[in-house]
Amino acid sequence: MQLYSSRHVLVDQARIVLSNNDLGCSTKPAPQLYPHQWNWDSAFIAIGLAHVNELRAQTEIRTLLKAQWFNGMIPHIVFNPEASDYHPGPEYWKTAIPGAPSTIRTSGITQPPILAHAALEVYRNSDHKQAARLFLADIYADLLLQTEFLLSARDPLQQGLAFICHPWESGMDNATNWDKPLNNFNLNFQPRFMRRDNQKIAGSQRPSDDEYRRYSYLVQRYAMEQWDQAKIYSLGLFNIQSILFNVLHLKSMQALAEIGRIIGQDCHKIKDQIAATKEAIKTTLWNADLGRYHDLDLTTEAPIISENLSQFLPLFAGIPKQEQAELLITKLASPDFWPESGWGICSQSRGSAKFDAQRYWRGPVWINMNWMIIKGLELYGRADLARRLAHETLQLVEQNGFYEYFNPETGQGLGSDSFSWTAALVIDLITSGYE
Ligand code: 9WN
Repeated sequence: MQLYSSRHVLVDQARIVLSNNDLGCSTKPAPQLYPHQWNWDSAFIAIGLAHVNELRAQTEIRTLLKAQWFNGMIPHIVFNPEASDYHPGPEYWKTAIPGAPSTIRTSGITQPPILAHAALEVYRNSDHKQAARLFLADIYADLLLQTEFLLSARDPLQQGLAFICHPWESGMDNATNWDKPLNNFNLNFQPRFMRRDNQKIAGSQRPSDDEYRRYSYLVQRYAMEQWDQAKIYSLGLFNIQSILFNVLHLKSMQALAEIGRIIGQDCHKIKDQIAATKEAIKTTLWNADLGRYHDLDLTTEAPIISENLSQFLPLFAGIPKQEQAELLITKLASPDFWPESGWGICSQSRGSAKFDAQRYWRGPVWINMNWMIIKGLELYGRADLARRLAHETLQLVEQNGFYEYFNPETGQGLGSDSFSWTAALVIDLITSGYE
């Protein structure tokens, strides 16, 4: 990589973060807090690695795919056998069952499906297109199988939308969106759980004990069903059609169609599905009176109207019409979501009573969210705002470090330092020409 940007020091620092977190064939999200491989983290990491070591970026994706379940599900965690200091670990998940990979231990749920998009980005940024095409050809069937899993097991009513069954599948674990659905089911037993996260990070920056109790209950309850997808659905405990998850599902299907074209596969079926999912997001997850997107609780059929930033993410997959996009962008650019302090987008509106500047997905700025919004703004012709947000994102990291998330008012780094996707996406922004 030839880089003449004035930000080359930041790129060098980001490369060090990634190399310190390198486990060989995968990258841990953070040195102590997250010692295993995580699904959507690895996708973002591969996008950054593609600029510095494209073969290593491919390996990151291949390693994750090796942990794919027979039904197509790509697990949210692939456990590192050398690490034990994370709860819940492999024993808790009880995933040593038929249908799960036999030699690799994983969790029993998935995460936002951005992997096919990451694979396409790795190809697009490759200097060795022929080898990169072979990489795409090698992983195409696995990516397709993952999509088919989301289109069948996770869309039992064939509505064009995939549901998630656990807040951890949303990637935004304790977002205010899940407050109601997470309290809509009774605990038939008290799950045992232990907080290792709070031993490493201040409790005020992490989910509450009550949330952990419910996260743990769902894991134990689903494990009792041996992770049978139809049973998980029919339990109806936490079946949510999340905006973010479906936006990334669509984005990955769009990428898959493009990958199919590059490697010469017939993609007409996936193209039909792209149209169906796009339409479903535009109708089922859109409230015309409020002029906004929302999640939907599949069990109660109730829309979930939360002032969380996921309502803007349809921009990333080019879903809204231009006039709807203008509405979203006006709200996004208001100080409630984009404070004048200049550190990017809050995960929860500052105007909402639930805003908490320090607590995880309930207010802080996240670099992957800024990054997706930057890409969305580019798509809708708002290069001015994309440039401003990218600049603020790079300033934030340069001045405060490669943290997991940041206080939107002060810029203070929160959660873990040396966070891999922060580093990877900083590399991607800078090599894309942002300053
Ligand atoms: C549970 C690894 C992951 C991210 C998630 C983030 C956090 C885990 C945790 O860390 O979740 O999956 O232990 O809190 O919420 O988005 O993938 O970085």
